[in-house]
Amino acid sequence: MRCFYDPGQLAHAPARELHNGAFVPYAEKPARAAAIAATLGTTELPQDRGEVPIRAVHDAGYIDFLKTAPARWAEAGRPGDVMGYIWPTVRKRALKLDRIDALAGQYSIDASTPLTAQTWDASYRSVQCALAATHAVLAGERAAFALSRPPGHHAGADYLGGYCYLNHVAVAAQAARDAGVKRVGILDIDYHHGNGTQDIFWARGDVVFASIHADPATDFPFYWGHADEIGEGDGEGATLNLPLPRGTAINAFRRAQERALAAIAASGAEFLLVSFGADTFVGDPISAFALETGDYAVLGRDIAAAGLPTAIVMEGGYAIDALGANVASFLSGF
Ligand code: SP5
Ligand code: ZN
Repeated sequence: MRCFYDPGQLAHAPARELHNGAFVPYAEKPARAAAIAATLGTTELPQDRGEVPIRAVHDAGYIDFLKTAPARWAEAGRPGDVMGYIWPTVRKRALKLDRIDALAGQYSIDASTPLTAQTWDASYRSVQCALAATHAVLAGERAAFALSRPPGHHAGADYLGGYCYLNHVAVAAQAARDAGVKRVGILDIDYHHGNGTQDIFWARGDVVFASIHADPATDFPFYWGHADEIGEGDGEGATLNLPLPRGTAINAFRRAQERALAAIAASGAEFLLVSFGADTFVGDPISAFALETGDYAVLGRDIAAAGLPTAIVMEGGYAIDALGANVASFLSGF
């Protein structure tokens, strides 16, 4: 399988995140990508398709914020990475504020996703990997893999969060639409709900989103991913959420994935994007499902059996010692 990876992504390396009231080492480490790349062996650099496909999904003001906020933060004399600390929870009106502190809150959903001077570049390269995998499949590959890092599925059109800044799978889905695919299915099997992807396609029927994840009653991102969220307007019925309890192992996960794949097939999707997280692994340090390394091959096989051209985009997975093996197992299913 063709695998796309850009080592430039490694430069994004926030030191700490706010967790349970203390600053702790950042879980989304560059070593994650290095471990996956080492296991894959041969990877290709993606072609540079520029910012146009990113701007087809993300808000112009938000993109400007990602590029400029780290320098503005440093100019303001702040010692650490950009992190919001006040949020416009009461959205009474769209204020055009320019203070960097206000923008940091406006363009984020959490305080555990630091924005550094290297973040835009690493995220841009991650998007290019997702686009390269998508275009490889559109050109006839059965499946392709994007080693994108940082991850992407928590990022919305105009917000960062959950270690994510640009939504790679959403940019890829839009690119597939723009290349003529009539309906795109997105299967999200990261441990966490893909709130950003859901938000971006919430009111659209041309991109169908199905997600299996830890119940947001107990797990991040809490405010999205509940079973009664099904989309709105043209998108009503094009969002499927299958929350599962902590402790879920392969059998229940596999049944949920069959439901998600059946919904995507029933929608008439012609192209499949997979947001793949390996944080469903039993040994993941921040998650609580119980999948084993060999289980990922089963999931990969089941997805391949659905028969759709498939581009796989990397999301979470924080058990670095097992991460390469878990990704390789998943891809072996294809
Ligand atoms: C893409 C993805 O998997 N994002 C997950 C974001 C979860 N963030 C909130 C969980 C906080 C856990 N922090 C533990 C840090 C240990 N060093
Ligand atoms: Zn995750």
